[in-house]
Amino acid sequence: MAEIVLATLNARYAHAAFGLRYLLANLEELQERAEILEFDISHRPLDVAEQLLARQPRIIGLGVYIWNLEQTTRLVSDLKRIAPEITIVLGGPEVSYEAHDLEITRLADHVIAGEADLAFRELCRQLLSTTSGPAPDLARPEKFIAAPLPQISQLRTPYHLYTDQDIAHRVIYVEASRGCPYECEFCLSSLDIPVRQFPLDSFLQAMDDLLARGVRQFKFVDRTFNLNLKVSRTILEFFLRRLTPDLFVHFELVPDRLPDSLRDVIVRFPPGALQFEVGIQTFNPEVAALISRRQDYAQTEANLRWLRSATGVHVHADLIVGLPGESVESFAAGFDRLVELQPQEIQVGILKRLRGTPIGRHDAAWEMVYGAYPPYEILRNRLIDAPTMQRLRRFARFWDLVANSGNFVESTPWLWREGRPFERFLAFSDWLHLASGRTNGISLKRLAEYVFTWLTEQQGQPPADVAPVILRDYQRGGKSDLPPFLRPWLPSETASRVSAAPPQPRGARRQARHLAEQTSEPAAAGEGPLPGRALAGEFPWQTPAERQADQPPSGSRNSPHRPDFSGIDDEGGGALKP
Ligand code: B12
Ligand code: SF4
Repeated sequence: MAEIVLATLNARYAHAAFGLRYLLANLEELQERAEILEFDISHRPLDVAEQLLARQPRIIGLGVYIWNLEQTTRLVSDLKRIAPEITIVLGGPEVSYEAHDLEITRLADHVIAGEADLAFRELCRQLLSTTSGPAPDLARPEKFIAAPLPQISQLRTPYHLYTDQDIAHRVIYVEASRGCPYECEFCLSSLDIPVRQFPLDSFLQAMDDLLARGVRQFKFVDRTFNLNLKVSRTILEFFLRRLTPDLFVHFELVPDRLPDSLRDVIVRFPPGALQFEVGIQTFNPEVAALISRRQDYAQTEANLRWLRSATGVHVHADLIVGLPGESVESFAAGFDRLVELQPQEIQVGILKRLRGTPIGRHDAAWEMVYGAYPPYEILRNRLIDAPTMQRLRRFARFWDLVANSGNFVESTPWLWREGRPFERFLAFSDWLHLASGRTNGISLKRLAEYVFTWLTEQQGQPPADVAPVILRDYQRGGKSDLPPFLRPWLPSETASRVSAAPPQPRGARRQARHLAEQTSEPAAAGEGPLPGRALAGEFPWQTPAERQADQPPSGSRNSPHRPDFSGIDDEGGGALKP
């Protein structure tokens, strides 16, 4: 039993609800009367309702995000029909802006916009203080509540609320700061202007505690990790001092700000220990100006080159398709430029009009048309018609499957041996769509066969040259069999020598594959390290197959409703930081 139940539907099981943990950590005297229940978007709303109601709560607080709006709307509807006396409180980014026109806010009792770490506690106190019958009108809280920006120093951090199961099976999110000083118009964080730093000493103490409990993969959700260089350096040095072979730390940062004071530390990390997600979004300065994105391109290029040549950082760089003023040609030029800089992964995100973001001011001038439902992706604009946008969407998807997955690190550059990366990969993407008739659910072996067929039958590359490259890629992922379509093109001794793949280097799985490429035999074509990857706002180091394998442990608190992950497709480009 719990009087207050905090719940949400995460994007997948592996993603913990960090925000809910903040709410619980700050409930003070109400904390022992509260509980968190986590689900994911593959759970059926009625099953979720059943579990929530079993706690017999008086208040249910639900975290609403772009990925769960639809399911949570149905959940609230079911809850209100079954138990209308329970107070439903909503919060989260998807109900923090333009919330009045949503069905879910009509159904709920209260909606708290913004950082509700403290505001939720206040509301619960008010609601629970009325023990019987409805509160008198004067005491009744407003339906829509704008949470005052909490003083960071007043917040209790929630790291102790990560359970051992979370630590064993989930992404551990941490944050050293909130807010972003930049104003990129497509991004929700552009509205969180004041940057606020958590007290560093206690933050690092909490990280130490997590390390002691066995956490080895940390994901910082700070919007821009390298703003305060002194703090960034201290945090990096902290992890450097605690380096273990399995340590992996992910940061999001602006790419034009890597002074020597940071470079000195970064360079001391071994390959695969750090992952940087860097937003480029567009290489077209006019487009960047239109969307109020400040970026020094010369510095960005210099820093990316340095990261790739002098460090072992795994670089995940973001580009966006569909920005106002960005034609296909302009996007292609930016993509090719980024490929040349050789980040291990390029995330091709499709522009979204997130609730509250000012990107909508371009709608008329650039004829921007977005989907009306989450994730509100651009359907067409003045420069890119709807069919072309679909082609680019598939491009993003296939780029993710082939290049970013790390499953084809040697073969991918073969795809543009005869031309420019964007133009050649788009041709491959168009063909692959026609040949396979799908953009998901393609097995690794089948995909390898498609890549082989495209390169040999469609592009005229000699099969005997391509086959060993494909085989090495295929085996790098841990496969030990010889795909039949390669057999005729491999020397007989290779075919009989096929054995278990070599052990993987350090780091998370998909990064490890990219890393393996750098340390394995040189590619037959003599090309450099593979650039690029993209993923649909997903745990970026997993392939679709790995995502399917990403299941809650048996006996976990959700296990009676173990979701069927096989149907999940996080298709569509996009980022943590879009
Ligand atoms: C982790 C994360 C993810 C994870 C999912 C996490 C999960 N639990 O399932 C992954 C990587 C899958 C992901 C994907 C995407 N994400 Co994301 N993601 C984040 C990120 C980096 C961290 C979230 C977090 O923990 N924040 C820290 C906590 C403390 O803040 P919070 O979650 O907002 O919680 C506070 C309030 O919202 C509120 N609150 C939260 N829950 C509740 C509940 C109640 C009852 C109340 C009262 C209040 C309340 O109080 C909390 C404390 O202050 C944020 C950016 C950021 N730094 O916040 C983006 C963010 C949430 N993502 C965003 C977007 C756009 C996406 C994608 C669409 C990106 C894309 N592909 O283009 C995808 C969608 C995925 C899909 N399958 O559809 C947007 C939000 C859009 C929206 N309206 O929901 C954000 C804000 C990024 C941005 N700046 O634009 N994401
Ligand atoms: S895209 Fe990045 S830099 Fe721009 S506002 Fe969002 S978080 Fe800040």
